[in-house]
Amino acid sequence: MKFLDSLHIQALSQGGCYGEGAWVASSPKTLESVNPAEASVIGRVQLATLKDYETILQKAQNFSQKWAMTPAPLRGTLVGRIGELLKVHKEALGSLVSLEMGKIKAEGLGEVQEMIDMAEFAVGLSRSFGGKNFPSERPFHRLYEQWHPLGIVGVVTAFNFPVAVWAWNAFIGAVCGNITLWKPSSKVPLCAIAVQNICNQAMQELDHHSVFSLFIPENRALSEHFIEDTQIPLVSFTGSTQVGQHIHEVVSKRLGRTLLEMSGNNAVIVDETADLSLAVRAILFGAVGTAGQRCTSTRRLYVHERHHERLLDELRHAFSQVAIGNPLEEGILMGPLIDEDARRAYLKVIARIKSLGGQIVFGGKSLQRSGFFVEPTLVRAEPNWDVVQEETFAPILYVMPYRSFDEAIHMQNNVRQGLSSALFSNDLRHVEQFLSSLGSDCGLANINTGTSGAEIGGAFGGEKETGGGREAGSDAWKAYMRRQTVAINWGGALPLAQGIDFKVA
Ligand code: UN1
Repeated sequence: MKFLDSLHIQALSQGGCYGEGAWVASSPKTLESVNPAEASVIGRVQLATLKDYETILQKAQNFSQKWAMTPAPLRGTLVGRIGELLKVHKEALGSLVSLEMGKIKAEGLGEVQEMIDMAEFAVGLSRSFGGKNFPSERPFHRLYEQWHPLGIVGVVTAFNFPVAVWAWNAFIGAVCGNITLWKPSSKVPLCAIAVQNICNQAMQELDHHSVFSLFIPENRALSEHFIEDTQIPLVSFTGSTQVGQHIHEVVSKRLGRTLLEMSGNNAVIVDETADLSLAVRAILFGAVGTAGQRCTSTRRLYVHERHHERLLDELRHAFSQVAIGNPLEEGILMGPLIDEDARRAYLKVIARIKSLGGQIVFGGKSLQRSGFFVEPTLVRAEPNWDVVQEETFAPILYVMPYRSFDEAIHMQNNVRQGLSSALFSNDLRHVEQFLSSLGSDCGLANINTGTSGAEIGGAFGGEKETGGGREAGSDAWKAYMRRQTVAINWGGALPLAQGIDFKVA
């Protein structure tokens, strides 16, 4: 495939570690990259040993102070250049995301666009982030706060957004003066290598060789070593709550920081005043887009009883129109799940729904073809079922009726996760209630638009088991810096705070 050449991806790809202008990989083991639409191997990637990791980390450490002392707007120039290169390679990288991850091409391209948007945001930030001045209580004193880089930021990303979530972290981290060491998901290593290759070109052009580095570990022990490493003050993690909890425990124990973006179990509420055609389109994208493998995917739908049957009908029709197939082909709306484990997890949940007496209104089967395809699935469900409470990374939508709006909000909040939420309504009171502190308990609240597809300009993240982290826009940059409160006495006397008088007679 031509686009692989333009990204410098070979059949046996570089990999292992990348740092300071060179790939290092001394493990005898390799990792297979699989095309989930065909269950076929598309490449092999070299892996890093502990020694490789240490070499790269040492290089990052050596470079760290120089980068921290590079003026922030110049740091922005590097990120801006990567943004330009991403525009040049958008088609190729978007196609690779689609090939290796299985999301449709439009979404692969969307993911690269998210990186470009992030680069532009970070460039602006590089000229605008700053600290506050405060009125000092002491005469001839200045009191203010400033922000310093943390050093090396570890970024662990998930398979479902193989490139964009790295960009949220790495671009903001870089303009804040940090070095990023990236451990991508082992399911999508070629995407990570392609991004690293793009960064390498920009780093070489601008002579900043170690700002972005990558490592693909040969085993679990090395991943564990990475999160235990006290040279990494911040670990940003995207993935399951279970793994995130472990990372949080390990990093907190050494008093490091974590930035966590974990499971979502996102609901849409459709009230009696909602525009149903708008709701159907948003719910379809939320539930079926990325084959239900976004952390923002719509998994639960609470519909006012007046519209319940009609909406179910319209959704059944919409689900039946979804073209499933090769995600690189035009007209396809849903690609495969990421792997055989994901397909098995889907089938297990379908069996559980049946054992609970649930009615599958549409879908419920795995497709008999090579590749990990399943049907988009619509279920009449009960709010308290265990499967409704859990996040299954698959296109399964649980639909439930409600009577009172209070009940709908209660059900939407009554899960362990708290990432995204949406209300379809034209009732001002419902909208305001949903957005009040009595309303949605999620990090993202949407009105008349769906749970997935957030813009980068706002802070992204959620509460409860989602982990509490905020990434991308707004002031999420603060997580990548340490705050220093500064007091300067520019007078000739030494007045003490709180009016304390302290002198020898
Ligand atoms: C994720 O699924 O981990 O809001 C991130 C969205 C995307 C990001 C999802 N912008 O759906």
